[in-house]
Amino acid sequence: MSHLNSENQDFININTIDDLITALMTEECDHYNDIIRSSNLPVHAFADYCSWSAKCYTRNCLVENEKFELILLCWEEGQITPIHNHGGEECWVKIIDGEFREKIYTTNQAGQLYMVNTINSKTNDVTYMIDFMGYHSIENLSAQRGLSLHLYAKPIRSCRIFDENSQQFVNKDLTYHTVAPLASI
Ligand code: CSS
Ligand code: FE2
Repeated sequence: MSHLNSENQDFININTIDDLITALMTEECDHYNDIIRSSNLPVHAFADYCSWSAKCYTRNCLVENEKFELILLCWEEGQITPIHNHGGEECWVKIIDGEFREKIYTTNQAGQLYMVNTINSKTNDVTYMIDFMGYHSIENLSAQRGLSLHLYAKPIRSCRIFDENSQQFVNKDLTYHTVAPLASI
């Protein structure tokens, strides 16, 4: 089955995680932006994949293959990422539940980090990042738990994160808190 609507090139009828995975596996990555934006995924569809930690937001792998990685991030109130890049890969963040704030940073010629943009997003919004746009951090703004779905193409094994203590970027290997059965697809 093709998800492509020939009239407007929108992807239609992506209403389940399975539909989304099928579209991502079937289509070329230049369609990923349309696919993730036009998918409509209810929060309850993710219930089986959530895990929570008071220490840090959790990274829960739904699928990982050589083309892409689909991860559910589960956020307690106020949790925030370090400022980071994306290891040379493309990054889409779709909010599944809640309200988040993205801060985008770049470095000046002296190598100093400064903030260039702030974007607030809510359920169903999608944001995009890639290394030439700079670095970002994402924070759960809502006074409750939040969920976000992250599509990386290709998968990100490691990235650079800004270490607030040393005021320098350091390498960080990325790991999962949980791996779903879907990950073996
Ligand atoms: N890159 C972060 C989330 S913000 S896109 C991560 O995958 O942990
Ligand atoms: Fe990120």
